[in-house]
Amino acid sequence: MLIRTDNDGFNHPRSSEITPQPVYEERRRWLRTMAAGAAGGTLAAWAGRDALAAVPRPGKLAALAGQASQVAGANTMETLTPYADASQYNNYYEFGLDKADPARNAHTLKTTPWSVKVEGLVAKPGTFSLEDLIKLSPQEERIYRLRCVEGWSMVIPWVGYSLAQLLRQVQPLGSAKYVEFVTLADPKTMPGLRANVLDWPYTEGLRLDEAMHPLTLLAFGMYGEVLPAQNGAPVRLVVPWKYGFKSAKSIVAIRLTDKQPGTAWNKAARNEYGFYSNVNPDVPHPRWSQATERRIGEGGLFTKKRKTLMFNGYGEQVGQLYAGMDLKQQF
Ligand SMILES: Nc1nc2c(c(=O)[nH]1)N[C@H]1C(S)=C(S)[C@@H](COP(=O)(O)O)O[C@H]1N2
Ligand SMILES: [Mo]
Repeated sequence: MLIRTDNDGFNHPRSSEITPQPVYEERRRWLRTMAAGAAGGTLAAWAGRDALAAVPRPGKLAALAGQASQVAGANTMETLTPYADASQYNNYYEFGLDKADPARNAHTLKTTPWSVKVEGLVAKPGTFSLEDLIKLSPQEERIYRLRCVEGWSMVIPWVGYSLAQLLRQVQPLGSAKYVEFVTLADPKTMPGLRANVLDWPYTEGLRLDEAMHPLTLLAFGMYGEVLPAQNGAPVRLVVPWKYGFKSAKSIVAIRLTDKQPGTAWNKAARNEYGFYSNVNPDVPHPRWSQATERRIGEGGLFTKKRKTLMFNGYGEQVGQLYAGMDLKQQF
């Protein structure tokens, strides 16, 4: 394992680049006024994001980095999203609904001790401590696009290894067809649980072949450091060809099943969020188009949107998983 310094080639913000409080307070007010008038709610939240630019980074203490991944498709050459955006513009409803809430509130998340139960239709079920999980396979760095169903995207260098490594270890039975991911639901540390927006705990699911695909990442870090709480510490999933909500944060259990598991967003709105939720510009969300996206950190509010790519650009690697399926029906 390699310890990274600040001169690691990534665009980390240095303390000298962090805007002093009064200046960004002023800019924030201005941007909010602008956005509210010109563009509306979601953009207002995005414009206000740099108000949190001084949030400390947890990773300085425990660097976590890996070799660049050899997995096909695992390293997009696109410009990385600045760390300040990736760590302060988040969806993590257990810590609030606003994009700025997780960075503000997730410091209460207690990540030690942490273990992940792997159970269900496997020959060798077990409980893995975080330390054992991290040791299970060499860490790789993978630069993935993450595309949220809300219409924004980021490019983040994640650190972890293919979930398949863990699944092989527990030996799925022939009857296993799906994998369910259960995340932490702790009312003492997660203020968002008081709101009944989702059926807690937040759960997600993949078909077994999707879960075994080498691009499906079990992530422990980002930008060469441990995951900040708001990004799903200490261990999360990253499934780059699916909408962001499939990438469950702060996982406590992984269950292999023979039936398609329920998922948090599918339970909340069945006709809006399907089980598959593959990024697909041709299948609109019932309330908005999914054909374009705004790359967070790229330009300002009026920067042209990008065209969203089928399977978020990972079609060459994952398209075969869906051969013969009607992706408009099974969205
Ligand atoms: N437990 C949990 N996991 C979650 C969410 C959540 O609210 N709770 N939000 C999802 C959504 S909608 C997105 S877009 C991604 C965001 O990940 P990021 O904050 O690291 O960008 O996390 C996903 N994982
Ligand atoms: Mo999302």
